[in-house]
Amino acid sequence: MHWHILGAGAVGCLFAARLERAGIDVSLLLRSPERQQQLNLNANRISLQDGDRVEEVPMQAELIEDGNPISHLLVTTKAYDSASALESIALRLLTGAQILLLQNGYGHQQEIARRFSAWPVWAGITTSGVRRLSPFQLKLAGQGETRIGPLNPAAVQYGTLPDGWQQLEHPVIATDIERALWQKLAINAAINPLTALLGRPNGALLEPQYLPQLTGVCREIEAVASACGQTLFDTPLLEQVLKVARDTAENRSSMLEDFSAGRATEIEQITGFLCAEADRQRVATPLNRELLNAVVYRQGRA
Ligand code: KPL
Repeated sequence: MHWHILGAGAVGCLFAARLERAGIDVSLLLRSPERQQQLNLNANRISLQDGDRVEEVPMQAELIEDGNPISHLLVTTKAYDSASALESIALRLLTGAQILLLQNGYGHQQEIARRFSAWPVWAGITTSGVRRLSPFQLKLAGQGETRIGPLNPAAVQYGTLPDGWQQLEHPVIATDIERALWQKLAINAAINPLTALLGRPNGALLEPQYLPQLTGVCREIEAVASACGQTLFDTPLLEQVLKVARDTAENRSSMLEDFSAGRATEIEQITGFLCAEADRQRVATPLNRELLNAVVYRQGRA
């Protein structure tokens, strides 16, 4: 078993390190020789800071255009990049290669599972909080947990988890992935656009002045989920969102990080998806649409 990681950002490097620590062969797929050089400069290791402890995990890498066949592929690119990134290495995928998609947003995973129906495809969500200090140096904000489930018939036939993931020290739970993806979508739709527009870490949402807007945004998200036949959590979404904001108070959301780095955000795969579903189900979502428009506008001006 050898896992290749497509998307060597914070989450990709974190899981590369976790797989390697579990004794599994791992290679990062890097886009350029400059990225390889950055890894060389970090002594071909991923540095993982967890509290006062820094763990150095040896890491192999190869360029995306290298020709080695791929038997196991973890995709942690941005949601909007994943389909084209996968297409770019499709020729390297062995028959029956296992594909795991670990990203924010909803919709692109199902499209990939259909396009790559000859391969078993799983999707996952993670609540691990991680920040990049430099290209291969990470700071862990919380171990969190990861939930994974099969997305297409080829994966269902294979099993609940792809190879090796039951060996990880970090908790990995086999799950009903549709519900898990909706739950993560709901949390991201509530936290990411607001924190990105405010330019503040997740904990800012605990301040009373944001409560009315956050409450309204959460109610709209619940209404869309319910119209789509999805039950989110056993308690109101707002409670879950406030819990995540508390647990990750010092974290900057991935959308805020994208803004700061001048990158495109995942707004279309998060709030864009939600508003499109709302239109189809004829549910009014004025507050979420306002957030969508504001983020798209800011992004266009970056
Ligand atoms: O997943 C996240 C993100 O930033 O994308 C949350 C849960 C909001 C944590 O920051």
